[in-house]
Amino acid sequence: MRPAWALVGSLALAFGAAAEPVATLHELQLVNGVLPPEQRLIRALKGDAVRLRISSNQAGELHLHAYRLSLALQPGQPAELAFTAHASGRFRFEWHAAKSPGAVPGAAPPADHHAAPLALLEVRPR
Ligand SMILES: [Cu+2]
Repeated sequence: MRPAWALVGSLALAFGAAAEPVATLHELQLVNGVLPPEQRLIRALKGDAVRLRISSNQAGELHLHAYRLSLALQPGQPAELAFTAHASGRFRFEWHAAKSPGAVPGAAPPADHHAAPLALLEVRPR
């Protein structure tokens, strides 16, 4: 069955009695590796098709390690990450800014996996 698209934006989604998986689209605008507070929680029900349309003013990679997903971003080139919310729980999105041009080759990557998450994906059981 083809899911109905629901444009979520920054608004809370009224799942109500959502028996069938839905497809949601979230617009995320990264500025210097940070999302506006209203874009930091992405909610879904298990089985939903989640699509993120992301822009960033910095080059880097967005990671959702729990789902083994990553997305490379370049300034001025929005990109999309689409996946099925197959696992329930709360999962961290992380941002890894690209190395600066003056970075020393072979230097250890910044230890930012323990920094505050960029955003959270919250997947609840249906
Ligand atoms: Cu990561």
